[in-house]
Amino acid sequence: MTDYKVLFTGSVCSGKTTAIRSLSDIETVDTDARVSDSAIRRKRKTTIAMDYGVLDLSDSARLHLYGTPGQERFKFMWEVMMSDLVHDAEGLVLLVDNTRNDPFKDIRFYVEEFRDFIVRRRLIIAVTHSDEKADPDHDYYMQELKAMGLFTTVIFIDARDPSSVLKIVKELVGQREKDIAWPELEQRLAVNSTMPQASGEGDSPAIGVNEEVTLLEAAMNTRGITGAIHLGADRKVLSSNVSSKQNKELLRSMINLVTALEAKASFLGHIDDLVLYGPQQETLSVFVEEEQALGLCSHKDLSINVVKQQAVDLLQWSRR
Ligand SMILES: Nc1nc2c(ncn2[C@@H]2O[C@H](COP(=O)(O)OP(=O)(O)OP(=O)(O)O)[C@@H](O)[C@H]2O)c(=O)[nH]1
Ligand SMILES: [Mg+2]
Repeated sequence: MTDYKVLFTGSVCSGKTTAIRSLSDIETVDTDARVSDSAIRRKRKTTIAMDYGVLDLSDSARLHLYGTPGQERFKFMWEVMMSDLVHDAEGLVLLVDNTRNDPFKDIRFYVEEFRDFIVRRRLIIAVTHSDEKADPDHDYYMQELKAMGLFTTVIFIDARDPSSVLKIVKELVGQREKDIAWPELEQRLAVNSTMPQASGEGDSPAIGVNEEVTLLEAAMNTRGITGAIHLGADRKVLSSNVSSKQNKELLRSMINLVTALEAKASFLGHIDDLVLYGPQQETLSVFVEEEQALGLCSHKDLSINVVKQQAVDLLQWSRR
Protein backbone atom coordinates (compact mmCIF):
# COMPACT_ATOMS: atom_id res chain seq x y z
CA MET A 1 0.00 0.00 0.00
CA THR A 2 1.35 3.43 -0.93
CA ASP A 3 0.44 6.12 1.56
CA TYR A 4 0.43 9.73 0.43
CA LYS A 5 -0.06 12.72 2.68
CA VAL A 6 -1.23 16.21 1.90
CA LEU A 7 -1.52 19.26 4.12
CA PHE A 8 -4.27 21.84 3.71
CA THR A 9 -3.75 25.34 5.02
CA GLY A 10 -5.25 28.79 4.49
CA SER A 11 -7.04 31.60 6.28
CA VAL A 12 -9.99 31.21 8.61
CA CYS A 13 -13.09 30.19 6.64
CA SER A 14 -11.14 29.31 3.53
CA GLY A 15 -12.68 25.82 3.69
CA LYS A 16 -9.98 23.47 5.03
CA THR A 17 -12.26 21.46 7.31
CA THR A 18 -14.95 21.34 4.62
CA ALA A 19 -12.54 20.21 1.88
CA ILE A 20 -11.20 17.37 4.06
CA ARG A 21 -14.73 16.29 4.97
CA SER A 22 -15.63 16.28 1.27
CA LEU A 23 -12.79 13.90 0.45
CA SER A 24 -12.65 11.60 3.42
CA ASP A 25 -13.88 8.01 3.47
CA ILE A 26 -13.80 7.97 7.24
CA GLU A 27 -15.56 10.20 9.73
CA THR A 28 -13.07 13.06 9.86
CA VAL A 29 -11.28 13.99 13.01
CA ASP A 30 -11.72 17.66 13.50
CA THR A 31 -11.18 19.82 16.49
CA ASP A 32 -13.59 22.63 15.82
CA ALA A 33 -14.67 24.76 18.73
CA ARG A 34 -16.88 27.79 19.16
CA VAL A 35 -14.99 30.96 18.49
CA SER A 36 -15.16 34.31 20.18
CA ASP A 37 -13.09 36.44 17.89
CA SER A 38 -12.85 37.82 14.40
CA ALA A 39 -13.82 34.52 12.80
CA ILE A 40 -17.22 34.38 14.47
CA ARG A 41 -18.81 36.86 12.19
CA ARG A 42 -18.94 34.34 9.42
CA LYS A 43 -19.41 31.03 11.17
CA ARG A 44 -19.77 29.45 14.53
CA LYS A 45 -16.83 27.12 14.66
CA THR A 46 -13.15 27.22 13.95
CA THR A 47 -10.51 24.50 13.97
CA ILE A 48 -8.31 24.78 17.04
CA ALA A 49 -5.91 21.86 16.56
CA MET A 50 -6.16 20.02 13.26
CA ASP A 51 -8.31 18.15 10.76
CA TYR A 52 -7.65 14.64 9.59
CA GLY A 53 -9.26 12.36 7.04
CA VAL A 54 -8.35 9.45 4.76
CA LEU A 55 -9.24 8.80 1.14
CA ASP A 56 -8.81 5.35 -0.40
CA LEU A 57 -7.55 6.00 -3.91
CA SER A 58 -7.34 2.39 -5.09
CA ASP A 59 -6.55 -1.06 -3.69
CA SER A 60 -2.96 -0.03 -3.41
CA ALA A 61 -2.96 3.68 -2.61
CA ARG A 62 -4.33 5.88 0.11
CA LEU A 63 -4.26 9.62 0.71
CA HIS A 64 -4.05 11.03 4.23
CA LEU A 65 -5.53 14.50 4.52
CA TYR A 66 -4.35 16.90 7.18
CA GLY A 67 -5.59 20.42 7.83
CA THR A 68 -4.09 23.16 9.93
CA PRO A 69 -6.11 25.52 12.09
CA GLY A 70 -6.55 28.81 10.24
CA GLN A 71 -6.17 31.11 13.16
CA GLU A 72 -2.71 32.41 13.79
CA ARG A 73 -3.06 31.96 17.55
CA PHE A 74 -3.07 28.20 17.02
CA LYS A 75 0.01 28.48 14.90
CA PHE A 76 2.07 26.28 17.21
CA MET A 77 0.11 23.44 15.58
CA TRP A 78 1.54 24.35 12.19
CA GLU A 79 5.04 23.76 13.50
CA VAL A 80 4.04 20.54 15.25
CA MET A 81 2.42 19.23 12.09
CA MET A 82 5.24 20.21 9.75
CA SER A 83 7.99 18.76 11.89
CA ASP A 84 6.20 15.54 12.73
CA LEU A 85 2.88 14.43 11.24
CA VAL A 86 3.31 15.72 7.72
CA HIS A 87 7.07 16.05 7.39
CA ASP A 88 6.84 13.49 4.58
CA ALA A 89 3.82 15.01 2.81
CA GLU A 90 3.58 15.22 -0.98
CA GLY A 91 2.43 18.75 -1.02
CA LEU A 92 0.77 21.76 0.50
CA VAL A 93 -2.66 22.90 -0.62
CA LEU A 94 -3.14 26.57 0.11
CA LEU A 95 -6.83 27.38 0.17
CA VAL A 96 -7.49 30.98 -0.75
CA ASP A 97 -10.85 32.57 0.02
CA ASN A 98 -11.75 34.71 -3.00
CA THR A 99 -13.99 36.98 -0.92
CA ARG A 100 -11.07 38.28 1.13
CA ASN A 101 -10.23 41.95 0.64
CA ASP A 102 -6.85 41.03 -0.76
CA PRO A 103 -6.37 37.30 -1.42
CA PHE A 104 -2.79 37.95 -2.52
CA LYS A 105 -1.89 39.24 0.92
CA ASP A 106 -3.00 35.86 2.28
CA ILE A 107 -0.93 34.05 -0.33
CA ARG A 108 2.16 36.07 0.57
CA PHE A 109 1.62 35.38 4.26
CA TYR A 110 1.19 31.61 3.94
CA VAL A 111 3.94 31.19 1.37
CA GLU A 112 6.27 33.02 3.74
CA GLU A 113 5.16 31.00 6.78
CA PHE A 114 5.44 27.66 4.96
CA ARG A 115 8.47 28.62 2.88
CA ASP A 116 10.76 25.83 4.14
CA PHE A 117 8.00 23.28 3.75
CA ILE A 118 7.18 24.31 0.19
CA VAL A 119 10.78 24.29 -1.02
CA ARG A 120 10.82 20.51 -1.13
CA ARG A 121 7.19 19.91 -2.08
CA ARG A 122 4.41 20.64 -4.47
CA LEU A 123 2.35 23.77 -3.78
CA ILE A 124 -1.20 23.93 -5.10
CA ILE A 125 -3.29 27.05 -4.71
CA ALA A 126 -6.98 26.23 -4.51
CA VAL A 127 -9.30 29.22 -4.68
CA THR A 128 -12.57 28.81 -2.75
CA HIS A 129 -15.74 30.92 -2.33
CA SER A 130 -15.54 32.02 -5.97
CA ASP A 131 -19.27 31.28 -6.22
CA GLU A 132 -19.70 34.21 -3.82
CA LYS A 133 -17.18 36.47 -5.55
CA ALA A 134 -15.88 35.64 -9.00
CA ASP A 135 -13.04 38.18 -9.08
CA PRO A 136 -10.10 37.84 -9.16
CA ASP A 137 -10.39 35.20 -11.85
CA HIS A 138 -8.00 32.44 -12.84
CA ASP A 139 -6.09 34.58 -15.37
CA TYR A 140 -5.56 37.30 -12.80
CA TYR A 141 -4.21 34.80 -10.27
CA MET A 142 -1.78 33.41 -12.82
CA GLN A 143 -0.61 36.87 -13.79
CA GLU A 144 -0.15 38.08 -10.18
CA LEU A 145 1.55 34.89 -9.03
CA LYS A 146 3.95 35.07 -11.92
CA ALA A 147 4.79 38.62 -10.90
CA MET A 148 5.40 37.32 -7.37
CA GLY A 149 7.77 34.70 -8.77
CA LEU A 150 5.42 31.85 -7.84
CA PHE A 151 5.01 29.32 -10.61
CA THR A 152 2.35 27.07 -9.26
CA THR A 153 -0.93 25.42 -10.13
CA VAL A 154 -4.11 27.36 -9.40
CA ILE A 155 -7.41 25.48 -9.23
CA PHE A 156 -10.82 26.97 -8.50
CA ILE A 157 -12.86 24.70 -6.25
CA ASP A 158 -15.90 24.68 -4.00
CA ALA A 159 -14.79 22.97 -0.80
CA ARG A 160 -18.34 21.73 -0.19
CA ASP A 161 -18.41 19.76 -3.45
CA PRO A 162 -16.34 16.53 -3.41
CA SER A 163 -16.08 16.29 -7.20
CA SER A 164 -14.58 19.74 -7.27
CA VAL A 165 -12.11 19.06 -4.44
CA LEU A 166 -11.04 15.87 -6.23
CA LYS A 167 -9.37 18.09 -8.84
CA ILE A 168 -6.68 18.77 -6.25
CA VAL A 169 -6.10 15.06 -5.69
CA LYS A 170 -5.87 14.45 -9.43
CA GLU A 171 -3.29 17.18 -9.74
CA LEU A 172 -1.30 15.81 -6.82
CA VAL A 173 -1.18 12.07 -7.48
CA GLY A 174 -2.88 11.55 -10.86
CA GLN A 175 0.40 11.20 -12.74
CA ARG A 176 1.81 8.54 -10.45
CA GLU A 177 -1.30 6.52 -9.61
CA LYS A 178 -2.69 5.16 -12.85
CA ASP A 179 -5.09 2.66 -11.24
CA ILE A 180 -7.48 5.17 -9.76
CA ALA A 181 -11.05 4.82 -11.02
CA TRP A 182 -11.93 8.50 -10.89
CA PRO A 183 -15.63 8.30 -11.86
CA GLU A 184 -16.30 5.65 -9.17
CA LEU A 185 -14.35 7.63 -6.64
CA GLU A 186 -16.38 10.71 -7.45
CA GLN A 187 -19.60 8.76 -7.09
CA ARG A 188 -18.58 7.30 -3.76
CA LEU A 189 -17.72 10.70 -2.36
CA ALA A 190 -20.92 12.37 -3.53
CA VAL A 191 -22.52 11.52 -0.17
CA ASN A 192 -20.02 13.84 1.53
CA SER A 193 -21.33 16.86 -0.30
CA THR A 194 -22.42 19.78 1.86
CA MET A 195 -23.65 21.85 -1.03
CA PRO A 196 -26.95 23.47 0.05
CA GLN A 197 -29.07 21.80 -2.65
CA ALA A 198 -27.67 18.36 -1.85
CA SER A 199 -28.08 18.33 1.89
CA GLY A 200 -30.96 20.77 2.24
CA GLU A 201 -28.94 23.06 4.44
CA GLY A 202 -25.40 24.27 4.66
CA ASP A 203 -23.33 25.11 7.67
CA SER A 204 -25.28 28.18 8.66
CA PRO A 205 -23.09 31.22 8.87
CA ALA A 206 -25.98 33.33 10.06
CA ILE A 207 -25.36 34.49 13.56
CA GLY A 208 -27.64 36.80 15.53
CA VAL A 209 -26.40 40.35 15.74
CA ASN A 210 -26.23 40.16 19.52
CA GLU A 211 -23.83 37.26 19.32
CA GLU A 212 -21.36 39.20 17.23
CA VAL A 213 -18.29 40.53 18.87
CA THR A 214 -17.02 44.02 18.25
CA LEU A 215 -13.75 44.63 16.51
CA LEU A 216 -12.12 45.65 19.80
CA GLU A 217 -13.23 42.45 21.53
CA ALA A 218 -11.99 40.48 18.56
CA ALA A 219 -8.65 42.30 18.69
CA MET A 220 -8.22 41.60 22.39
CA ASN A 221 -8.91 37.91 21.80
CA THR A 222 -6.05 37.86 19.33
CA ARG A 223 -2.72 36.61 20.59
CA GLY A 224 -0.14 39.29 21.32
CA ILE A 225 -2.43 42.28 20.75
CA THR A 226 -2.46 44.56 23.78
CA GLY A 227 -4.61 47.41 22.54
CA ALA A 228 -6.61 48.56 19.56
CA ILE A 229 -8.13 51.74 18.20
CA HIS A 230 -10.70 51.78 15.43
CA LEU A 231 -11.41 54.85 13.28
CA GLY A 232 -14.09 55.49 10.69
CA ALA A 233 -13.92 56.99 7.19
CA ASP A 234 -13.76 60.51 8.66
CA ARG A 235 -10.87 59.31 10.87
CA LYS A 236 -12.87 59.96 14.04
CA VAL A 237 -12.36 57.38 16.79
CA LEU A 238 -15.14 54.78 16.79
CA SER A 239 -13.77 52.80 19.68
CA SER A 240 -10.52 52.39 21.54
CA ASN A 241 -9.10 50.51 24.46
CA VAL A 242 -5.52 51.70 24.18
CA SER A 243 -4.77 52.53 27.79
CA SER A 244 -1.68 54.66 27.28
CA LYS A 245 -2.60 58.17 26.18
CA GLN A 246 0.76 58.51 24.48
CA ASN A 247 0.28 55.36 22.40
CA LYS A 248 -3.23 56.41 21.46
CA GLU A 249 -1.95 59.77 20.23
CA LEU A 250 0.90 58.10 18.38
CA LEU A 251 -1.44 55.70 16.61
CA ARG A 252 -3.71 58.55 15.53
CA SER A 253 -0.73 60.52 14.28
CA MET A 254 0.50 57.53 12.33
CA ILE A 255 -2.87 57.19 10.62
CA ASN A 256 -2.79 60.89 9.72
CA LEU A 257 0.76 60.47 8.51
CA VAL A 258 -0.30 57.75 6.09
CA THR A 259 -2.96 60.05 4.64
CA ALA A 260 -0.46 62.92 4.41
CA LEU A 261 2.19 60.74 2.81
CA GLU A 262 -0.25 59.47 0.24
CA ALA A 263 -1.16 63.05 -0.67
CA LYS A 264 2.40 64.38 -0.72
CA ALA A 265 4.18 61.38 -2.16
CA SER A 266 1.67 59.94 -4.58
CA PHE A 267 4.49 58.13 -6.39
CA LEU A 268 4.50 55.72 -3.44
CA GLY A 269 1.05 54.54 -4.42
CA HIS A 270 -1.48 53.40 -1.84
CA ILE A 271 0.02 52.86 1.60
CA ASP A 272 -1.94 50.35 3.65
CA ASP A 273 0.14 50.11 6.74
CA LEU A 274 2.77 51.80 8.80
CA VAL A 275 4.65 50.08 11.58
CA LEU A 276 6.63 51.64 14.41
CA TYR A 277 8.86 48.97 15.79
CA GLY A 278 10.74 49.67 19.00
CA PRO A 279 12.72 46.61 20.08
CA GLN A 280 12.34 47.51 23.77
CA GLN A 281 8.72 48.57 23.61
CA GLU A 282 5.42 47.47 22.20
CA THR A 283 5.10 47.60 18.40
CA LEU A 284 2.63 50.13 17.10
CA SER A 285 1.08 49.59 13.70
CA VAL A 286 -1.71 51.17 11.73
CA PHE A 287 -3.76 49.75 8.86
CA VAL A 288 -5.53 52.25 6.71
CA GLU A 289 -8.44 51.71 4.36
CA GLU A 290 -10.79 54.26 2.86
CA GLU A 291 -13.72 53.28 5.06
CA GLN A 292 -11.89 52.50 8.27
CA ALA A 293 -8.51 52.48 9.96
CA LEU A 294 -7.15 50.29 12.70
CA GLY A 295 -4.30 50.97 15.10
CA LEU A 296 -2.78 48.09 17.05
CA CYS A 297 -0.39 47.86 19.97
CA SER A 298 1.24 44.46 20.01
CA HIS A 299 3.76 42.58 22.05
CA LYS A 300 7.29 43.30 20.85
CA ASP A 301 7.98 39.61 20.18
CA LEU A 302 5.07 39.19 17.79
CA SER A 303 6.41 39.34 14.22
CA ILE A 304 5.25 42.16 11.96
CA ASN A 305 4.11 39.62 9.39
CA VAL A 306 1.78 38.05 11.94
CA VAL A 307 0.43 41.40 13.17
CA LYS A 308 -0.35 42.31 9.57
CA GLN A 309 -2.23 39.09 8.96
CA GLN A 310 -4.21 39.57 12.16
CA ALA A 311 -5.11 43.10 11.10
CA VAL A 312 -6.32 41.77 7.74
CA ASP A 313 -8.63 39.34 9.58
CA LEU A 314 -9.89 42.00 11.97
CA LEU A 315 -10.61 44.56 9.28
CA GLN A 316 -12.30 42.03 7.10
CA TRP A 317 -14.59 40.29 9.50
CA SER A 318 -15.41 42.52 12.40
CA ARG A 319 -18.23 44.95 12.19
CA ARG A 320 -17.83 48.49 13.23
N1 LIG B 1 -20.13 29.35 -0.78
C1 LIG B 1 -19.05 28.65 -0.43
N2 LIG B 1 -18.90 28.26 0.86
C2 LIG B 1 -17.80 27.56 1.17
C3 LIG B 1 -16.82 27.20 0.22
N3 LIG B 1 -15.85 26.52 0.85
C4 LIG B 1 -16.21 26.45 2.15
N4 LIG B 1 -17.39 27.06 2.35
C5 LIG B 1 -18.10 27.29 3.61
O1 LIG B 1 -17.27 28.17 4.39
C6 LIG B 1 -17.45 27.91 5.78
C7 LIG B 1 -16.12 27.75 6.47
O2 LIG B 1 -15.50 26.54 6.09
P1 LIG B 1 -14.51 25.72 7.04
O3 LIG B 1 -14.20 24.47 6.31
O4 LIG B 1 -15.02 25.64 8.43
O5 LIG B 1 -13.24 26.68 7.03
P2 LIG B 1 -11.81 26.41 7.70
O6 LIG B 1 -10.82 26.80 6.67
O7 LIG B 1 -11.72 25.02 8.22
O8 LIG B 1 -11.80 27.48 8.87
P3 LIG B 1 -10.93 27.45 10.26
O9 LIG B 1 -10.95 26.08 10.82
O10 LIG B 1 -11.68 28.43 11.13
O11 LIG B 1 -9.58 27.96 9.92
C8 LIG B 1 -18.36 26.70 5.87
O12 LIG B 1 -19.66 27.18 6.12
C9 LIG B 1 -18.27 26.06 4.48
O13 LIG B 1 -19.45 25.36 4.13
C10 LIG B 1 -17.01 27.63 -1.15
O14 LIG B 1 -16.19 27.41 -2.06
N5 LIG B 1 -18.16 28.34 -1.40
MG1 LIG C 1 -11.38 24.31 10.08
